Amino acid sequence: MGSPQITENPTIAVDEDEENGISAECKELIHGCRKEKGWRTSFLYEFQGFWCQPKEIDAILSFQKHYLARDCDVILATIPKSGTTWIKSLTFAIMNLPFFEYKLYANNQNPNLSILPKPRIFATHIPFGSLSESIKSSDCRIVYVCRNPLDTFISSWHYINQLGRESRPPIPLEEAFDMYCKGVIGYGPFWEHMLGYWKESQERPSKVLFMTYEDMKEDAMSHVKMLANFLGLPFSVEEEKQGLIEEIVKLCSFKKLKDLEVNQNGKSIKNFENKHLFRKGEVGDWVNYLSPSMGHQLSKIMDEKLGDFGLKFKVCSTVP
Ligand code: PAP
Repeated sequence: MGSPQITENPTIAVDEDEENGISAECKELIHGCRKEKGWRTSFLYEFQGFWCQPKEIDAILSFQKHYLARDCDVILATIPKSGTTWIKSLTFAIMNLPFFEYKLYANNQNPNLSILPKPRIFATHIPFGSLSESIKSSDCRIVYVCRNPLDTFISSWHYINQLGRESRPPIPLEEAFDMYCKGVIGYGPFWEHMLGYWKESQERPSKVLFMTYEDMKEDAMSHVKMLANFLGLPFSVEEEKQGLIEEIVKLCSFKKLKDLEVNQNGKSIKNFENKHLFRKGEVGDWVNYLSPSMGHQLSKIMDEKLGDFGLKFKVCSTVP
């Protein structure tokens, strides 16, 4: 059905005046919230236990009030810079990629494409605890992707600095790192975000599929297969034989997506260029930026916060 494109990115809502245009309800609410200096915006507010910008809080309030999940919905959840773009493309490809010649028009069929079934796909960075109740109580499925915090931090730091490079000085690495370690990052603390979905995936594996960026990098094919099974759209033996899984992996590869015109020159929303979503796409790039002691510090936090729950990451490309 065509190449996956980036259509929107909720991470970035670039605004000069952060409170401009938000609802009275949200304004009142944030004035009662704890706040910290933000990475990109003046402040992040602690809302329902996670750090967030006013515009995002306003949107989440509205989402919590109005969104009604359908059983066939699929929610793709991530904390920013953990593989959102990748999982969006893969899921889109699995759910929307019937081949004209092998499927739709095979055997002389003439399908009415306007009535294609609607498993709706949505993406979000909202922590599990703040998803709307209907998501939790319906049979809709959630795919959660997370990435080792060391690389996620470096990816976020580069991204934030790229984004604001014309309007403000870069945020020093050390300053951003301290904030990240304290949990102060959009939708953070990262450990709460991960654990919310991790625990749910352990309790309800048919509801939440939990995958890591590193595992996907290591073996994308088996993860695409796993994803398709989870979505209730398993590949047939013929499709596997025809190499469909490999095709999807290639179609959504870092290089392929990066080279798309829309991702080289396109913008999703105001001031936001898609090209910044494709930097290196590697595991272990953090070693090129963090000192050994910073690496230890963050690894210790990961151990302390996540270790007891059995959540561990590959943090280096050379570690098997
Ligand atoms: P978002 O949450 O703001 O949408 P997200 O897509 O999660 O961002 O993160 C971008 C990271 O994913 C980038 O990592 P890097 O800074 O370490 O390079 C980007 O390169 C990586 N990425 C994007 N697309 C792919 C892909 N198809 N395969 C692997 N990594 C990818």
